[in-house]
Amino acid sequence: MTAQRKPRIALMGEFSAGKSTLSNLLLGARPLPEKVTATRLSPVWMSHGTDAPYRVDVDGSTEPVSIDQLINVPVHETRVIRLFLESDILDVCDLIDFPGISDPNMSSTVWERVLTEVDAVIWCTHATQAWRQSESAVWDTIPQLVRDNSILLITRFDKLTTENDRRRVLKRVMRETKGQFAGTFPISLIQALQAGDDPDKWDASGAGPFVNHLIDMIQRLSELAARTPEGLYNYANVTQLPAPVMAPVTPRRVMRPTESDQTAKPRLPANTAAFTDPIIRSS
Ligand SMILES: Nc1nc2c(ncn2[C@@H]2O[C@H](COP(=O)(O)OP(=O)(O)O)[C@@H](O)[C@H]2O)c(=O)[nH]1
Ligand SMILES: [Mg+2]
Repeated sequence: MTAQRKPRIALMGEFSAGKSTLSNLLLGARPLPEKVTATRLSPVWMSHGTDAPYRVDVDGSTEPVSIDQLINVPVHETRVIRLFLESDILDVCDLIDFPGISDPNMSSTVWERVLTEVDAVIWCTHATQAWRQSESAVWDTIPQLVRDNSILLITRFDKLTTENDRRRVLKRVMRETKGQFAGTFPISLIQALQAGDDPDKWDASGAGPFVNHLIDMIQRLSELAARTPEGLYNYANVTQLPAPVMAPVTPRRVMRPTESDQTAKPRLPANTAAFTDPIIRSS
């Protein structure tokens, strides 16, 4: 029988596209200081819990690390940094914050060796230079099963100042990535972070539809991830996966029965009412 595990969602994109900002938004917390996320880090794999952080060496050995000293972790000798947090979203999935894909100072092997372990990707593309050739080239290598469960976020949408620009960028990106993502959402991560309890600001940031889609995606991924200890990256399509052995375990604290039936949806959790309210009403 395969071990039960949570879906692993990678946050990918170019340097400065908003990956770490997105992880702060989803976690409802800022686990790493700005000076740490601004530097070039190995992939940071976040799971639920209270364990102390550690690094996994490329040879498989592990070593404790302190948050303040992550800057000094040797990037090329480190497979992954493991971080444990009690954020609600980590009840239902693991998040892996990847380094920028085309960083001239970092070999792509630094993140490629972790890529095989992922189930899905949230790809952040910078609105003012969205979906560059370098991004498209990496995405071309991603198996269809992962693509079918992945989201494209057009970040920094607030930087596009005219309605015409916004429409043009969205249209072009949608055309160039047709059939390659399960969903595409324009978003201002900064505005979403600043929305606080204000549902209008939350919706205006573009976060609403993205988060609703993400919840459905995590639900679907939980079922697929329960069928294999390996990342979905290792399978070309769903028919290659081992058959389901048992119903996937969804942690009880995120179960919420609906009125019409007894099925439950994961509730994407955050510290603001704006984050959860629209979701609760729609379920
Ligand atoms: N205006 C604006 N700034 C953003 C947005 N998303 C991220 N940023 C800023 O862009 C910078 C790089 O973001 P970061 O999350 O560190 O990018 P990463 O390299 O992909 O992890 C930070 O200063 C963020 O505050 C956005 O949607 N709008
Ligand atoms: Mg980052």
